[in-house]
Amino acid sequence: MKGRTTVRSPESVHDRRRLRQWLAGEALADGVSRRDMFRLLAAAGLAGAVPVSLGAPAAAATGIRGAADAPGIVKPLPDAWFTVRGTNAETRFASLAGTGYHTPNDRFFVRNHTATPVLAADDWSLTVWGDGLAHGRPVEFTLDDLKRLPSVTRSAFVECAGNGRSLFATQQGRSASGTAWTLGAIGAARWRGVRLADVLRRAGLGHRAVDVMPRGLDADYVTADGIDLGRVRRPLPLSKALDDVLLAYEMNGEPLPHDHGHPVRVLVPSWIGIASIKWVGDIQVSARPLYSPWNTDFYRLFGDSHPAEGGAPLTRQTLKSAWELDRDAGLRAGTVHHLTGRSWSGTGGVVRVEVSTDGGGTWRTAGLHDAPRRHGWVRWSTRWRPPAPGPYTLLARATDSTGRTQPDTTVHNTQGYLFDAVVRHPVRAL
Ligand SMILES: Nc1nc2c(c(=O)[nH]1)N[C@H]1C(S)=C(S)[C@@H](COP(=O)(O)O)O[C@H]1N2
Ligand SMILES: [Mo]
Repeated sequence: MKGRTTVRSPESVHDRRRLRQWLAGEALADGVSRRDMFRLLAAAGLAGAVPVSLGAPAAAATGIRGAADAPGIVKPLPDAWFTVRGTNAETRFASLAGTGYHTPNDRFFVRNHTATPVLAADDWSLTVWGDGLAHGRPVEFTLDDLKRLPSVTRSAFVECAGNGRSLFATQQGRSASGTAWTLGAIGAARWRGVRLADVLRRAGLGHRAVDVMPRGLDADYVTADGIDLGRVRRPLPLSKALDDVLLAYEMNGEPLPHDHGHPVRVLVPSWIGIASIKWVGDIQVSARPLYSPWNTDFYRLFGDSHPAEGGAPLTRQTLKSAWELDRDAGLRAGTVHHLTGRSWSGTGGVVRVEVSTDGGGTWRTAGLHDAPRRHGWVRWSTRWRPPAPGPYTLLARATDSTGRTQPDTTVHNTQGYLFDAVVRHPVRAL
């Protein structure tokens, strides 16, 4: 650790409580390797106290991952709209120009740990279970049950925590593990569904509940090393689950598409994409703190500028901007171009965007086409006449309602999360 103090966010306080309870044998860590739990405990100065029998068994190795390059995505992925990256599809920002505020479903990025399961809404049900329910019995909800509850419509982006990851390598000379996204692992949609809070209360939420863990119906996730981590799942603190989380069954006025979680997904506004579990099949409501690999091994900041055990589990997304242009796009010299882009933040609406067309030498403000909105982005534009043929670097720099502005560099983390630095976008004037 290099002189960096850990900010005690509510989630980090909650996480310390989880650790103490795990030590007392009161927390569940199914599918989390013993090594990971010891790492967390060692960091808290508690490892010596752990009885050997308490460590979760190492996850079983169940063979090597299959054809990793089969996308497993149902919708068409035309080159004009997507770049396929392993099991995932990144939206090309250039294809968002003129599409309006919300990302059309057919252009929305897809992040799949394995493959899209094609589920029938009629056969689907959600099981809410666990010792955090007052009566302790599992409760089932069909889609019709959910649709009978009051519906809520919310506009929000879903963005992968690793969006922009490749820029750690291309712009800062230090690579990070994981999908090499540029900036297109984000989309904004109008989600309609029911409040998770309403469903939890109907299920008989008890006073002792502390963590809620939705789990997907897609296949077990097997790492490149052949470790089966089980189904995709990540605990949410109860306070967040009761706040603004939806169980969404519609996306931009249509039934949720298969690739985005049909028939029902969790939607956690402004939080890292992994919180928004797709194809949710069950939700564990626990009186004991919960761990999964997605809040121990993944989605914390690791690396030489971060605590050895990783930072607190990541929650909100950061601040970013993107031009609606391909990298190395060709623009005619001597003509005025109307250039567009989008900026967004997980901590508040974007209130200002500055742009530079000369590599950061001079800056001017872009015109904003949307009011600042929490959980959303703003569209912006600027005019530019490339004076002469040659290479140019475009930059866009956003400031959000908390007063935070995109920095010039992002502190590195080994898994490449939360890249927020101003991106240098190369274009050519022809
Ligand atoms: N069940 C399940 N939920 C999941 C995932 C997954 O692989 N399986 N991927 C998560 C990640 S990492 C992200 S970024 C978002 C992506 O949502 P999208 O594919 O609808 O864009 O879904 C999240 N929910
Ligand atoms: Mo993600």
